Amino acid sequence: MGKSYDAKDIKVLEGLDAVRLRPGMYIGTTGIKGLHHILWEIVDNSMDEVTNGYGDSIDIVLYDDGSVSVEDNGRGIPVDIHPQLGVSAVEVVFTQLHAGGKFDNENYSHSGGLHGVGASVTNALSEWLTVEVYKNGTTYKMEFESKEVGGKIKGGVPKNPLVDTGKKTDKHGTKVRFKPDARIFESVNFDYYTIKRRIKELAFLNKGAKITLSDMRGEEPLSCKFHYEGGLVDFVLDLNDTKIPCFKKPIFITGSEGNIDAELALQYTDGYTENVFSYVNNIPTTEGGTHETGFKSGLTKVMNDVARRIGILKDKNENLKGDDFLEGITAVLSVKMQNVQFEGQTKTKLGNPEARLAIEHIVTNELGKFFEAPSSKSTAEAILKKAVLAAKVREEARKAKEITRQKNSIENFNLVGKLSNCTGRRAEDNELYIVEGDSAGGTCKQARNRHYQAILPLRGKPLNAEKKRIDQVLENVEIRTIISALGCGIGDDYCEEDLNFHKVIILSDADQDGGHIRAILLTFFFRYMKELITGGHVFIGMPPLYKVYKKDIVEYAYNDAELDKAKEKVGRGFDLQRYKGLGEMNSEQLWETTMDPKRRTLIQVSIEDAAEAERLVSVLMGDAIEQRKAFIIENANFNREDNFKVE
Ligand code: TTJ
Repeated sequence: MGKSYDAKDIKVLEGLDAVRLRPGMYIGTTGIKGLHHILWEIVDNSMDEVTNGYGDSIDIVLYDDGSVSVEDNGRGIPVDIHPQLGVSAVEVVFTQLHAGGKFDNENYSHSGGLHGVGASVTNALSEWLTVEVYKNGTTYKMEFESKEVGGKIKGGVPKNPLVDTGKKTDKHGTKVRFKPDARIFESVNFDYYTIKRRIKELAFLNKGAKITLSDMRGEEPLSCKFHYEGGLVDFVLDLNDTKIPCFKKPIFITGSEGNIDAELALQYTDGYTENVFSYVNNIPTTEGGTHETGFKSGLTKVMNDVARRIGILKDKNENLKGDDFLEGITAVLSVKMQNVQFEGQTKTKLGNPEARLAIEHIVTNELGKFFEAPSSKSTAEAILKKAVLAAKVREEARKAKEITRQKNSIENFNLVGKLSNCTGRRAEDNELYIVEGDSAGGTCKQARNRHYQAILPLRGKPLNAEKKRIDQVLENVEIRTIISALGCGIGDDYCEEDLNFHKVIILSDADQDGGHIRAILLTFFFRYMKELITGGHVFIGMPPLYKVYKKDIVEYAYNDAELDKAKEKVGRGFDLQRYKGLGEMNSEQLWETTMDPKRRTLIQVSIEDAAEAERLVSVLMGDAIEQRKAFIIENANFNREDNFKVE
């Protein structure tokens, strides 16, 4: 079989060459994210089979040799010969770009391997891949490998055609095992917790699916299993785990319009933040999009109708606004549709215009039906009570904001009394250092170049913006001072032209408290001044962790790796000082290490980091405050070298 087999596959393998040549085009990056992407390509295929009602379990195993396997108990990839291509369907799936696992489109109405590039991409980027199909009482097998051909490495080359091994089995399903190619990926180390988080999410999104993960790599094997019969309802209950709900059972609706299917679960809590999480074909749409818009307008419409019917709104009253129904909401919207178009800064926003009306109609009809039932009356009342209150607060907040704005122009000096402003008037050149603590603030003031560097010391901890209503956030003096100093307004009022400082530098200690203050400030900017982050104006300042010195030779180190280098440079007999806080440096040292643009290190905060951190924190980790704190500190760890973005 060998030779002739290879020959007729040349054309097909050219497709896979393209994948190896430019992996980024197919999987985004060859970093840790890309590594997991090629696993999700495989898992998606199994998930498709399960969602279509064939099989109910997916098992993922991580092995010592760096490989991973995915097994489902579906029908198994077809083993017969593809009429046009003359090879088995299994082979087509793993060697043709975009073939995915989709053969009969009737069964796969939401085709397009949810992440979209197909299993052949995984094959192309693997050192080896084997597939076993269990059906007809027997085990079929096919193997692929990467190998050198004419001085070039080819990926996904079949070692043989699909064969019936003769190994009898009652099982039915598909098992794929592959080893990511270390010549392609920067890291080939799968992360147990990343996979665990994602399969938990997949189990919520696909009710009934039983998904397991076993990690056989360490001394102690790790494993977990997820299975939710309640699907999105269980998801919402999990999200609200640490919160107080306004009614006991989350509302669940489902419906279809044309080729678009939707499921929605929602519940309100006594909190004030909006927690709407949406998905398209199991992919999180963090930036929202047309489906979310449709959901929100449907919700607003239905709730206003109900309010009039039960007399909470009278003829003379105005309708409640969309935002009034979002305070304290926890909702998960899952949409399945074809030809998905993603847009937005992080390509996580659904752009398909047809999804807006379809989802609006589904929500209007199904949620409308839900509230027609007499048993839903108390739920309706609970939601409407909250919305009416939200409308009142909205009105008051508008006034408060108005007042803050007027105050700002008149009493600007009063409110920003703590600000040591710079003398220069060119905002593009100016820098605002937000410094933890009065004493460090004092040192910064002495250290700075007063022409373009302004210092704002924070006395207490600023308020955690995420937990509070906007009017409460605006009452916090530390936050108000920051808003006034920046001058650019917040929320819808944000105006880049009014921004007084084009660099906003957060300077806090390298300890837990410092990490927390930094996280709170970032959350505030993320929620209320997103454009400040997207505009590239927010930075983390990096004070050194160590000083290595001998007489007048001084070296500073910003991490442990640098410490070793510094010790070498200074040589034998050095003294070592570890800085616990900014306060331990004098002004000269602070200038040299942290504030002098020629010598300092700044890390620019990106919206992707902020968005991903926010999603992980709020979606996947619940709302427990201690957990949140620890998580933010770990994951927004700007001390790690791989996060470095030097100015
Ligand atoms: C397609 O329609 C006919 C019956 O089989 C359907 C199918 O392809 N099912 C299927 C594919 N189940 N599982 C897969 C699959 C599993 C893994 C782990 C990897 C891949 C690429 C596909």
